Amino acid sequence: MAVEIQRTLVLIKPDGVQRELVGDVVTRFERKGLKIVGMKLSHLSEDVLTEHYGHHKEKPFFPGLVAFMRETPVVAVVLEGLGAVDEVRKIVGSTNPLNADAGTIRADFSMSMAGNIVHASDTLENAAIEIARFFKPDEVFSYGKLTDKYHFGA
Ligand code: 3AN
Repeated sequence: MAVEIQRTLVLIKPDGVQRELVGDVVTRFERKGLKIVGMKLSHLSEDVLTEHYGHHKEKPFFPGLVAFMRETPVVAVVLEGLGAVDEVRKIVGSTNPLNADAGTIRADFSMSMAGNIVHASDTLENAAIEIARFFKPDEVFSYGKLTDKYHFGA
């Protein structure tokens, strides 16, 4: 089946913001050829985080996760490109930075499970839900780039 153009959500978490890694993280996605179609700072509410991390609600680390995510604003980014959901997850690496493949964001910038720099949507269905959770429709843009025609990276 042909790979389709998709949109996915990334959050650069408070550890990424505190450690001044926003530029490094965004650069990795841009270099790949993904298009930024939405981007903003956002201080997340407990309600939004409880919804976002609902699958971890019963876990012992949940209160700490919510508190951590509220330490500073996060940078929310919507990325668009061919197979964007899986491509972004590959660039991000697995949840535990100690298991993540070298060259991924989590492997290269972190040794901490709680402070693993970024969140990225795991499925196309969740990407749509998460983009709608963090962005109003008029905060996500459609615009043309030369890369749309040839799909080259940097
Ligand atoms: P991913 O972010 O790779 O999709 P999830 O959804 O399982 O992984 O986990 C969401 C977030 O919860 C992780 N990014 C991490 O910050 C935190 N988390 C997951 N498991 C643990 C854990 N055992 N201890 C502390 N924090 C955790």
